[in-house]
Amino acid sequence: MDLSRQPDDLDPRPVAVITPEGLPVDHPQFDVTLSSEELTELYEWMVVTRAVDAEFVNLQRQGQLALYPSCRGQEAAQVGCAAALRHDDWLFPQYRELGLFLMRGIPASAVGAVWRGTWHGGWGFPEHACAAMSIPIGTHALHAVGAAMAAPRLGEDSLTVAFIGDGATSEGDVHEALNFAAVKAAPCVFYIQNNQWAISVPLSEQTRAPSLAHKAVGYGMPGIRVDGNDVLACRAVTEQAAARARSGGGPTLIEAVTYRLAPHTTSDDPTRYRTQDEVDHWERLDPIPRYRRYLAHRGLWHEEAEDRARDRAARMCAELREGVFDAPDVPPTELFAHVLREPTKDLLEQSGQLLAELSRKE
Ligand SMILES: Cc1ncc(C[n+]2csc(CCOP(=O)(O)OP(=O)(O)O)c2C)c(N)n1
Ligand SMILES: [Mg+2]
Repeated sequence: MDLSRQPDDLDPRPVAVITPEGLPVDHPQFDVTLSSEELTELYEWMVVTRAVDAEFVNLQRQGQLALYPSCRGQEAAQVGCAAALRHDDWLFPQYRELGLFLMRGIPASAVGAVWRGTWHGGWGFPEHACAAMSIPIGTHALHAVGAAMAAPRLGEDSLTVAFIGDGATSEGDVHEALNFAAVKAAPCVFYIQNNQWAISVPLSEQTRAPSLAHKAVGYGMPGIRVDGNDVLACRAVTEQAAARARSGGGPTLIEAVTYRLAPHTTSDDPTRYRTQDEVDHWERLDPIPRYRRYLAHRGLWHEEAEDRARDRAARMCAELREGVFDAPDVPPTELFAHVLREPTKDLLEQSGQLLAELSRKE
């Protein structure tokens, strides 16, 4: 056996059906035939996501939100994935998935409640088959697998999707989730948004695997790389993985190769760890102009689509601002109220300490 050989039984080339210039490419395995309405709808959601994302950043800069992690650059990865799912397929997000939240019908203000610190898990997520955002990296991948295993027992044919970052793939929880899902053939799709960075840690410091998708080989599940800036490819790959999960075929690991164009969060200064050349390179691969060029090439891009998207975004931004400005001030001790059904002695003590501290400040 030659131990110097790298595992190579997985095609490392990301699936793409649109060139960076916006021209269509045929792919033997993925059919991207959609109606013109479906095609423009994807574009509109990307434009909406970018505009609402920018409003989140503005509100944070105005001091209305404590923090915000922008998804700028990752719109195709998110919109393409969401478009391939059913509304009862449960999403288990990390925290950067604004495009998915909006497409699911979760109000922007409900997302804002998390980043303002008004309400820990946001409002209305479970009603839209979406778990609360997970700030602890990777823990939710296990929840996604557990929920996926529950679906067949409940007689449901829904699946779950665990959204994980490139950095999250280094977490023990994600390893356990992948292994368990494969062993139990759980109807779960692992959707890695490889945006090249985990705060200031580049992908090259995250793994020595030929790609993140290659990790699937070790778990015994299919792994596939997709161009995460190609909305149609992301949609097509997710659709196949979802069909596989729904028909009892088990989990799939998808690596959507994309880029975080913005800082990690509003608290981050990326100029300290990455070059402008790198950002410029990815700006040229921006998924939105790329898809606009594709639609234009097919004679499907019209100013009305842009206007419709901007109107929808403006309404969502207004709803976000109102929700954030009108957010109730939550009593600080509520922090302890939902930890456990019956509070422990420690929790009561800590709550008392906080109250005493607050009354000293008054
Ligand atoms: C268990 C845990 N460890 C560390 C952190 C600190 N942390 C917050 S975000 C982050 C990077 C995550 O990177 P990635 O999974 O690539 O997601 P991205 O932010 O790029 O979308 C880290 C290490 C955390 N939140 N939870
Ligand atoms: Mg990352």
